[in-house]
Amino acid sequence: MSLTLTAPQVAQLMARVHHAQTQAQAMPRLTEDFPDMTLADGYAVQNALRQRWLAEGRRQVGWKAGLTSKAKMQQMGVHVPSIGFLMADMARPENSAVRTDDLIHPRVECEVAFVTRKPLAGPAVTREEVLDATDFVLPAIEVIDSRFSGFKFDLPSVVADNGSSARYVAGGRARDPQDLNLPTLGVVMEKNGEIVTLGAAAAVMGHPAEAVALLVKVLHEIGETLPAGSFVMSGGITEAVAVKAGDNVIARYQELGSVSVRFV
Ligand code: OOG
Ligand code: MG
Repeated sequence: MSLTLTAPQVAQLMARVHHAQTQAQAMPRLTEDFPDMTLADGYAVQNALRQRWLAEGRRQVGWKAGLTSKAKMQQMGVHVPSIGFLMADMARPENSAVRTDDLIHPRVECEVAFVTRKPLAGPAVTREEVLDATDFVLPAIEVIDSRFSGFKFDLPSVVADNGSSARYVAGGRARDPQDLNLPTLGVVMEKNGEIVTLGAAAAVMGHPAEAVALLVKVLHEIGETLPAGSFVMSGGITEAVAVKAGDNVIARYQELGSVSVRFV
């Protein structure tokens, strides 16, 4: 797939996404102005945003896969998995209070996160290679915040918006994935004491390590690799749940403990 945007157009859309993210201001889908935008264009905008954050002194800790489960694909109406980057300052401590006044319409989702101890690269990394390169897995709640108004989505726009990445909270118990049967791992999400969604990690491409393999393939396509020591989120197991100030969320995972966060 090729680029349709010129370099100045990529810079213009990057500035639009940067503004929406830093000012918590919703924007129309980028494809409304650029209907021919491709997936490659979306990644060009995402990369320009990443370079800008890095130049501003922010530190990247890893990457995330998104739209890797049927629940997420159906919720978003986007049926192709994608990736985004994760910065250190997007992390929030477990059990902490996450502000909502700097977010547009936050939603939470349960994910399995991987921390790697070997580099991964290339177009054909396997699930086994991912597991071999993994130091440990741990449970995470991702707080996504699509910056598009009216809950309208398309793949190039979502990719340009860095997969709606906003905050993430990791916690629970770190485990060697070789000691677990990841696909059968169950997770329950409670909001304000009531179960709002539940699922099993197999919902993520049959096995969350497959999502990491896919992420490495996409990285290869955009000219990147996954360094050792990366923090990687493998994608929402269930659909995302809207949250607002006052909400308490806890995700309970079999074998991995729980992660909680509250919103203020
Ligand atoms: C896109 C982000 C997808 C996931 O885990 O599937 C994602 C969105 O839902 O706004 O992070
Ligand atoms: Mg996610």
